[in-house]
Amino acid sequence: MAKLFRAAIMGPPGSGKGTISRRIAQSFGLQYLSSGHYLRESIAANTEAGALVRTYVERSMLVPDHVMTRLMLPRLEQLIDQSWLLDGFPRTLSQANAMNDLCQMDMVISLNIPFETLKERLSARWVHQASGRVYNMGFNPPRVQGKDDITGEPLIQHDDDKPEALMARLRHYKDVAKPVMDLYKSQGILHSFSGTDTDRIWPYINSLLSTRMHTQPSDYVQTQRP
Ligand code: G5P
Ligand code: MG
Repeated sequence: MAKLFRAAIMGPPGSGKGTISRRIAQSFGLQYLSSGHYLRESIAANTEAGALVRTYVERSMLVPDHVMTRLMLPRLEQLIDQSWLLDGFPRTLSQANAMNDLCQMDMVISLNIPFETLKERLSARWVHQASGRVYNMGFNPPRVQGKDDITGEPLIQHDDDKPEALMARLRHYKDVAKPVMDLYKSQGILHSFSGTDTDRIWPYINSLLSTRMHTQPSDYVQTQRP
């Protein structure tokens, strides 16, 4: 019987989760689910739930666990017969326990990036709000300054990338992530990668996933490219 492959990517704000996730999703045909993207989508929808989410995201605070699990778990339930990659969820021990009740993951990738590098990156980050496409004015600039490559629509900068918000996010991340990483370490599925450049880290992640997924390619269910 074909096997599913389920993974998550963890790391502080700006560590490259989104950038690496897109590469993984494209290279290995996994469904990609980003908690930050779904939260921003719910804010943009102007619903009551979106208004509540906004109050947390704008202050760079973690959205409460029950809101997050209600947002993410039904999406995972819909992908019951598919392979996927989660970006930004689970982020707390309570979220990780809720996930464990639903399904067991095969791999968790943790990105360990120096603080100075994170600060530099996030201050240069611009996004296309509707799609969540991320640009960096130094690393991967848009073809036309200030415009999304695909739609030509204007790019924006998140409020939570401003310096004061950023410091709080980084401090908080460490405290909250530690027990989650300990859990996945104890399950033997945590793989950590350290460095300052995504392009240098990527070959190691690529190689790990290739080994895992291509040893017996027909064993894994892959999804069409997003
Ligand atoms: P998000 O959207 O999950 P964060 O804060 O975890 O946001 P973020 O900011 O999206 O993480 P990232 O995805 O880790 O960062 O990194 P990225 O976007 O790929 O890269 C950052 C920048 O660096 C980009 O501009 C990229 O181009 C550039 N870059 C990448 N690699 C390199 C490199 O090698 N060199 C250079 N020079 N640049 C590079 O969550 C947002 C908010 O939602 C809530 C929280 O409030 C959170 O603050 N939230 C949750 N709350 C509770 N529980 C959850 N599970 C939640 N998930 C989200
Ligand atoms: Mg991201």
